[in-house]
Amino acid sequence: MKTVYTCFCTDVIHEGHLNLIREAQKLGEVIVGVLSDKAVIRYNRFFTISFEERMDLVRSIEGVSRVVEQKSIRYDDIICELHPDYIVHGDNWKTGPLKFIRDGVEKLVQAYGGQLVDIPYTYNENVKRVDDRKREKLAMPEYRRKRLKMLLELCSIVKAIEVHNGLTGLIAEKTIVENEEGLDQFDAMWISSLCDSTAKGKPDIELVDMTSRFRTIEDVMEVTTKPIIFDGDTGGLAEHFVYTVRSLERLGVSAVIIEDKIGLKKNSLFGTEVEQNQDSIEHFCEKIRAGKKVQLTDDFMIIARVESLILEKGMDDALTRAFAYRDAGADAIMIHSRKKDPQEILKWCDLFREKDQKTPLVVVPSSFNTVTEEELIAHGCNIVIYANQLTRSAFPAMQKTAQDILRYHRAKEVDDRLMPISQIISLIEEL
Ligand code: SPV
Ligand code: MG
Repeated sequence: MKTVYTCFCTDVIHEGHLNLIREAQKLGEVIVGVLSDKAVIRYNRFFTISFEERMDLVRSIEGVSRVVEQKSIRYDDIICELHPDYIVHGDNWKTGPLKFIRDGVEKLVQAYGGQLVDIPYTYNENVKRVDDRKREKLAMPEYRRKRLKMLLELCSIVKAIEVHNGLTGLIAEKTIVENEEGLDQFDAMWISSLCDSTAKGKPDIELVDMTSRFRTIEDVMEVTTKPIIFDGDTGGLAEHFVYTVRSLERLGVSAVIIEDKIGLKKNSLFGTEVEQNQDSIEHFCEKIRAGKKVQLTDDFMIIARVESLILEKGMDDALTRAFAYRDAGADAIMIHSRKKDPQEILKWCDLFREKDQKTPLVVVPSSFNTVTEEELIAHGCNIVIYANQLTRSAFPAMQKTAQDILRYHRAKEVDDRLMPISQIISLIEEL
């Protein structure tokens, strides 16, 4: 009997899947691959049930004779292993972001005389409703919140990009590029104090109040599903920080980063050019402990940010503080530097990793931007935050457009570099 292979990346079986299996059965014995958690991250697919439960779910479908794990979104390994006579898939992969996977499969099956069969993709009101519900569920606080910890388990490095409103949230959510390994996209979003303040035309000195910062989070959450890391500045008074932790947790934020400064906080990229005071180790540890004590779920992370290198207090101080904050309960450490050369940060990470191989490390390469993700992984970093690049790219573009409209007394000259309105509209989904 001929063998037929198809792959499922879902935790809900709808009529489209059943139709695919029925069509596959006409060709031979049906083997279904279930995509592993690790494989689907780059797809931004997360599930509301475990891998084992997904395997059981597929096993229970009438007409499926065998279920196997597919460990990559590319089919290379599984095809080499199974050499199926047919590969069956919905014809939605003929265009769009899945096309490169289909192209790869086509080449592979041709090589051994297999056949690729595209089944008309079932898309109707019911299927759309199932898809929408699934996405909305993933955006709910209880699912979104725990996703950062899941990503830390599954990714070699978690990539976060700055967002400060619904539109930048959509860019973080939907920007996908193809690369050698398949698809790539950001894993998480960073709600930066600098960019949240800048978007409001305010300085980054903890002036924008928490109610307003929470409003930004809500705007982003309304239109996205990816996990959020919140820039909590100094965290304020410990007596206030505990309320912030509760609110963030309830909203579905995955982590807050607080920095060990006290008094009037200025942006770290000013370094020692402005007066900034570092908190005492004891006092900052108290704040971490207070936050950890009120946290209600295991999902939420409090990340302690060490400012010693920014304030030129040296490597030893930065290490002593990092270990003290970890011992006070911090779930991860962010180490910051404003040196252009990444060596300082990388050296620090090496020294930290000599003593601690487990606690996740977070870096923000705004100044030391020559460093690659690969280098960061090699030095034990777990989260990289691209903290302000969307704001910094939008601002000069908008400024130039404003200047040119004034210069030419009309808008025609700027039109070529503008996104067509039709594209803007398609970025924003209607319910
Ligand atoms: C932010 O993005 O607000 C940060 C990172 O805190 S930095 O601006 O580098 O201090
Ligand atoms: Mg900040």
